[in-house]
Amino acid sequence: RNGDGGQTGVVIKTRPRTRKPSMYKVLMLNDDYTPMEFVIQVLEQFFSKNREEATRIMLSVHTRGVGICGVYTYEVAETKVTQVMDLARQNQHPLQCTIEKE
Ligand code: TYC
Repeated sequence: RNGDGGQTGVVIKTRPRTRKPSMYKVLMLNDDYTPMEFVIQVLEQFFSKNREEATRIMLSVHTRGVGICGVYTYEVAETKVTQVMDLARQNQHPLQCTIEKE
């Protein structure tokens, strides 16, 4: 910022800009073993989807192989992936979840 303290005769006003954080997609991958009901519950529990939306996403992943659960800042996305993978492991399901930068 130049408040013209240096007597240049030129005053430039700049607005301090807060940078928008990079956003990250949490992706869910299809597999042949994880029960559909478990995937729906994961989408409801960790991604705040209602039953209808969770079912739509689950079926889309089932059909296309991959789908977006949500878009978050890095730390939040990472936490969601850890939560999903932990619950899947506890229940001995091979469900896979990953992060992709937008
Ligand atoms: N393909 C699984 C089944 O037929 C269901 C499933 C859907 C698994 C989505 C994983 O991310 C997934 N039981």
